Amino acid sequence: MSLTVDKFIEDYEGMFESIYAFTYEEGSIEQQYHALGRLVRKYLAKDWSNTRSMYLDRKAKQVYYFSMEFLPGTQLTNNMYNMGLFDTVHEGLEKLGLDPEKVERAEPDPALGNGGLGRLASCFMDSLASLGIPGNGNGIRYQYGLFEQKFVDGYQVEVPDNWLRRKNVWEIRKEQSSCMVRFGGNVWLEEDEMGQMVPQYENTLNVLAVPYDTPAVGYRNGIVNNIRLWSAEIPEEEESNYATLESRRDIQEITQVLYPDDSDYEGLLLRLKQEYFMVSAGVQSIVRYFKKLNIPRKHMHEYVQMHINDTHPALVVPELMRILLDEEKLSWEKAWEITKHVCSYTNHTVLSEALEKWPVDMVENLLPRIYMIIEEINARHIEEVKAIYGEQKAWDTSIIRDGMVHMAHLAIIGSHSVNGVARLHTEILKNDTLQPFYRLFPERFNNKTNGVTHRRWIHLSNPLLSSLIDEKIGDKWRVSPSELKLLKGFIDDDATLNELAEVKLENKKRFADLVERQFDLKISPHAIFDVQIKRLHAYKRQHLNALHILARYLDIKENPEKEVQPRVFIFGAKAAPSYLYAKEIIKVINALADLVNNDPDVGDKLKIVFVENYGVSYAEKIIPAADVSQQISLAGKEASGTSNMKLMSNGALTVATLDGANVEINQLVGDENMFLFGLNADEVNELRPNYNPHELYQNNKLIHKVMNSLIDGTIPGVESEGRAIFDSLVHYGDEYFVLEDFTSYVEAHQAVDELYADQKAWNQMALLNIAESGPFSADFTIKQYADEIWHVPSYSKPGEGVELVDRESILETR
Ligand code: 26Q
Repeated sequence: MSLTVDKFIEDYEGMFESIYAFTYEEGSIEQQYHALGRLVRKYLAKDWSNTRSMYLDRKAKQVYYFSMEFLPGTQLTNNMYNMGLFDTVHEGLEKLGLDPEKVERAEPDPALGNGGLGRLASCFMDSLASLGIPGNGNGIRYQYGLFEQKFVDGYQVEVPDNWLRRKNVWEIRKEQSSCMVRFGGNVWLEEDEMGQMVPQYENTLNVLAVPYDTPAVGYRNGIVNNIRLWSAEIPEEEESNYATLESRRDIQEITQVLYPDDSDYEGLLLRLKQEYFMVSAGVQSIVRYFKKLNIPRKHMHEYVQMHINDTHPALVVPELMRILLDEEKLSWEKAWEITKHVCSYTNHTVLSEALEKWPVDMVENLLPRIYMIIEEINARHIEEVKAIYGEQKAWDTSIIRDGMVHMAHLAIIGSHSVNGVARLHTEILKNDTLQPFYRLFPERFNNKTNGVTHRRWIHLSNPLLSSLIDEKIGDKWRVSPSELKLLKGFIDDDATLNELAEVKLENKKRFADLVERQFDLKISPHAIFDVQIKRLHAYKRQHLNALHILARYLDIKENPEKEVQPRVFIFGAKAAPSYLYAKEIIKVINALADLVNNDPDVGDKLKIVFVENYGVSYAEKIIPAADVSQQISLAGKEASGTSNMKLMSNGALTVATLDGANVEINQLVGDENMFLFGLNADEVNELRPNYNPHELYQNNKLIHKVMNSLIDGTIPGVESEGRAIFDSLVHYGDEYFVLEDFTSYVEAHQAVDELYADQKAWNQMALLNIAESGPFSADFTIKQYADEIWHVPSYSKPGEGVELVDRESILETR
């Protein structure tokens, strides 16, 4: 949109006064932010409404991305930038005497997700809009996001995240589009006058689902898509039934809080309520929209796609069946054909034991009609499979088994597409985790390697780097990320390499300032900044990282004269509140940080920063400052990873196992441009039966020394936590092969130090990594989902928005 600075100033002053009835100079920073957000939302409203009408007029096929999590990060800057208003607004604010960055920083960062899966959903929302694809988010408006993490004496303590305390400027409450969601009660089928079986309900708990819509602004193409988050409320007409506080709480708690990804998660009834609530409201509102198009229902799949982001929304399958059968009066066969064509499913986990399942009686009591439908889906599936493949295959793929409802089985049987999120992950799904299904439905399985939006993760978070890239190759990479490849033309250009190094140094200085302000710790920007940012999980092996740091510390103490390449280890990680082992690792790292950071013998040689309350906003500051990216999960365990992609595209060099998307990074940059270590997935499987970590502890001097220092008081205050880690590795089998991979991990880090001594070689490698990161743009990923799974076209005007060449063709050029 076109906007002059003067017009903006006038609009801003007007907006501020209309909200607060005093002038902006008197306002708090939060109020100044709020008024700006409201104004930007006003500017985008026309495009939002036009996009909606355009899709409706053209009866555009719509994709609905069902996800229990979205992690959008702050939206003001992103929206201004995608609309092309960024420079004008910044100039205007400065003229008004306001600091644009300070105003932008006042925006709360909604933590409506746990980690990778939620952030991926948000990157996808950006790419859908930027590609002009009619894509809608469908999720939950949690009143409290993921807990806020505090460290108290090095221990993680969880504090509720009341992110809605201040009003959310981006959302619009759409009461007129509310739906009713039914839980519990008794259900039976009665024959109607047409001879059809119609369900009768009694004593159900009715919950009103109220949608809040948030815009997803496309990059310079006038497209604004919709993200719909549902909130649970007491239906007005039933107010009188909810006289007691307790009964009111039962309803309100449905959308109160996001579940942390708990490792020892016991099927909690409330989580199942959340899943069905979001699914039912979403599917109802989609069917309502579809009916406006006046298209015969048998063509529904040509106009509607529902995507199931992990199994959490797998109830989409029986819920759509319920509506088609009970409300639209379709036959089972017709409803089933439509459902299978409409639904598609992405798996995000490797571990079969982590696949979601629910006790039968829980599903039956909470969702009686849905359970009947699941039973029928299962019975028909079993019958078909048994007839062709026999008893065993039917058992292996049964939805209901051992008293549990298996959500992945439901999602696969009810979908036309099942995808993994990186090549290796998809292979593991086909050959191992979901193998019986692959044998049954090979045509359904496909890979869609994850991606990240380079507009947020390079342009917005790293403006210095993006200016440098613009200067070298022009600015087309924002709409055509494969252009980043042109940077390879500068690989021998000393001036460019030095400029790249200056950009990195400046970003490191900015992050170092932040660390000093927030955590009262001085770090040298000339040290290597070595980063591991991700949820805390044993398989991700933050403890491997810690053991290597401990080895360095011991070495510095034993050899005070030795020259050491200074290094700052940066962690960001939350542990699920009930995941004791993960919390023990946090405590040990914090205690080690205390020890190392305060030891005068160490000085700048070694520092540890554990960023408290890591989230999207911290990531935006850490990633541009990173020299080293740690992607060190045990091979075969990480489905994809996405911080690996963000860090690579910001010029960090990767220390990695061949796991998840690291394999594809490796294919792009080659062994010589990253630091690989450890066993690969096949080797892990081979060694597993004979693995003996105790022997490694006995026979390897360094391992022995490092492990002992966990339990001999070297690190003060971790008697029990140090012992817990020690025992799990030395005595209890070291499930994630930490000791096995330790030696080659240490060697990889030695290679990092050696390379850093050769600044030119380092900068060349960093530049090459940026240049090869184009294929990890979520634009490519979404283009593949759109072409190969959803079969939806783009509605951008020619020449506007994102233009893409084929992803596979870039991947093949190496
Ligand atoms: C399940 C039941 C009850 C409560 C919570 C959950 C739950 C919540 C979140 C289970 C799993 C998650 C999140 C999983 C996740 O983030 N997986 C990551 O997805 C990324 C995007 O595909 C991948 O890059 C990562 O490899 C994968 O770990």
